[in-house]
Formats: sequence, C-alpha cells, structure tokens
Amino acid sequence: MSTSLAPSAPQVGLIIREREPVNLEYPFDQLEEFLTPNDLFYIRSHFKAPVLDRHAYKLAIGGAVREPFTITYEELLAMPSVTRPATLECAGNGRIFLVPQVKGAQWQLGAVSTAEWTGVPLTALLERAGLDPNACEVLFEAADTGTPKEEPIPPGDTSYARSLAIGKAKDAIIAYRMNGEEISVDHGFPLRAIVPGHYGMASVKWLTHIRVLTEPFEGYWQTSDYGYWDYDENQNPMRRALGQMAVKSAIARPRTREFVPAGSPYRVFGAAWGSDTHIEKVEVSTDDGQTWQPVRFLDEAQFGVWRRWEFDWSAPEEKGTYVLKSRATDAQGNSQPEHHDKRFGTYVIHHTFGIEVVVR
Ligand SMILES: Nc1nc2c(c(=O)[nH]1)N[C@H]1C(S)=C(S)[C@@H](COP(=O)(O)O)O[C@H]1N2
Ligand SMILES: [Mo]
Repeated sequence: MSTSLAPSAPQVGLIIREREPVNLEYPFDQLEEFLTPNDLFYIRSHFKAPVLDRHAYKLAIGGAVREPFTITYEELLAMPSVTRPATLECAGNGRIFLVPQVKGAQWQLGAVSTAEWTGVPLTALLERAGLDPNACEVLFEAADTGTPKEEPIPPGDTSYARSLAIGKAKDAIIAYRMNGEEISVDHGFPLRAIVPGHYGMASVKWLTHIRVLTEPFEGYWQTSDYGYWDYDENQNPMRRALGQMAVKSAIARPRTREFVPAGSPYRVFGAAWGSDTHIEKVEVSTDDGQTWQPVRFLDEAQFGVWRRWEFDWSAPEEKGTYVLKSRATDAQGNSQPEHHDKRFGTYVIHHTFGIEVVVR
C-alpha cells in the first residue's frame, strides 16, 4: 500500500500519544531509510481530521492580490509540479525530555519524519493572483476546527490557520503527493502546505484559503500557541511566532537503556536537521559530553531535510551505564545548546540531552 519496508524489517507501528484527535509518533528507533514510510510518518492534528470531497473541493487565493481566484483539485493537479524532500518536525518534539515534566503531547524522539512532497510551488499561485506591493505575509487557512487547548483559549470554535512571511513563500509547496502517493486524510488530503525549514505547524493541512496580508497575522496559532517569548531592544518581553526549526540531531540507536555487550563494536545511528541552512557537522560523545568525535554522513546536505549519520563506537570493556550524546552544527555555525532555552517554553527542545545505555 505504502512505501514498503524491507521484507526483513520488523513490523512496527506508530506510537499513540492521543487517540482523538489523532496524534501518533514515528518510532524513531526504526529509522533506516532516508524517506519515512507513509504508514510510519508521525501525525499531529489539533482537531478531528476533516474528510474533504475531491470533487467539491476548492482552494481560494485572495486577500491583497489583483485577481483573487479559486482552483479545483483537478486544476491544481494539472499545473506544473515540483517534487522535493522535506523533514517535518513538530515544535514539541522531545517534550518528554523536559525536567520537570510539562503539559502537552509527550513526544519522545519521533515527532519528526521525512517525505518527498509533490505539489505546486506557492509562488505559481501568488503570481497568478498578482501580489499587492504591500504584501508582507501569506495566511494559510484550513478546514479543521474546534476548541484549542493552549491558554488563553478563544471563546468560540477556532479553525487552524498560520501565516508565513512573504520572503519565505518561495520555498513553500502546495502539496498533493507524499512519497509518490496521494496525501492521506490524516496528513491533510487533498492539499496541504509544505514549508521546508520551518517547524511542522507551518505546513498547514486541509488547506482551504490562501490569503495575502499587508499586516502580520496575530492569530491564535502564532501567539497563544506556537509562540515564544523574545525581548525587544528595551528588554520588554514580547510574543513572537515560532518559525524556523532549530538545529538538532537525535540518536535513533542505541535506544534509551539499551543493553550493549561490553567490548563490542556498535554502530550509533541517527539523523540531524535544521532550518534554512544545511547541517555541516555532527559529533557524538560517548562520555556524557566530555569529548566529541565527528560522524559519517549518509545523506547529502540540503536545507530543511535531515541527514542521517553513523558513528562506530567500541563499547567499553568496563560494564556500567554510559551516556551518549550527539550535537549538530549548521552552515551558519549554530549548534545545539546544552540546556533547554526557557523562552521557548514547551517547544524547540533541541538541547543535547543524553541517551543512557547499559554496557554489560
Ligand atoms: N489544518 C491543520 N494543519 C496542521 C495541523 C493541524 O492541527 N491542522 N497541525 C500542524 C502541526 S502542529 C504539525 S507538527 C504538522 C504535522 O503534520 P503531519 O500530521 O502530516 O505529520 O501539521 C501541521 N498542520
Ligand atoms: Mo506540531
């Protein structure tokens, strides 16, 4: 049915974080191929997934444009398309590693996955509509609606909506295929935005409207939720919307508390990803961050897409618990910090927390 696993691969499934709405985690320790099989790609939905009819469906492009228009699913499919891989990571990925424990979906390592997306470049639609010279953002509005959970909560039902700076619009795709297959209901059928380099919340599913704005959007999903505290030049705290993914790496294997035979070779394996620049370096520490050594990359460097890596470790002869860490650096020199940055609250969890393994 979907991108098939090798016949020898273990038959594993997604991990349930919430039953309804559906929130399912990719079992990150199963990382193997560059592209995550569709059936294992994590699902993060705030509301029940709307089931949209492909024949009745229309996408409206409007707002600050010369000629607003609507386009059907079939018409969009007939437009010239692009295909590119992009890694989606939920901004709350790794939340379970925060101490003390915080509210929200308790994601471990697997609210991140990579697929190859096919669709129409957002710019093709914007060009057809004709941008107002004062356009500053593009708002993606979606068909799903309900009562969100993050305080302060709006009094009525709220639809999912996120805006994107006009300068970033060039990278966005209005996608209808995921790893060569029609996008499934849970992943946003019939159309979703894909914004490579940004946290998953920017890649709006079940897209109904694309609205060009001349003022920044300050809706629920970029202020109450998916916002963080920044400081202006006078040190006044202010809310800003999350956007770019922070540079990050994660160890898929060994798993937490995995038993590793003393004195044996072990292939440490993982992935690293970041935002609008590529991952340049990943290092591994097998002594809780005292010393670091470089890894070997398995994938080429590309912005907004993970690079898998491996590292040959000789497990020590001496039995005991060892802490493994990985640390990525991007092409601009940004590296993972040692501690979680509290300004980001329960999001942007990219510090170098250790994976404990038991050598015996
Ligand atoms: N319409 C809509 N789009 C959405 C969401 C949503 O709840 N509704 N969740 C966002 C979040 S928080 C993430 S991390 C990604 C997850 O995409 P996926 O479920 O295909 O993995 O979708 C984003 N797009
Ligand atoms: Mo997310």
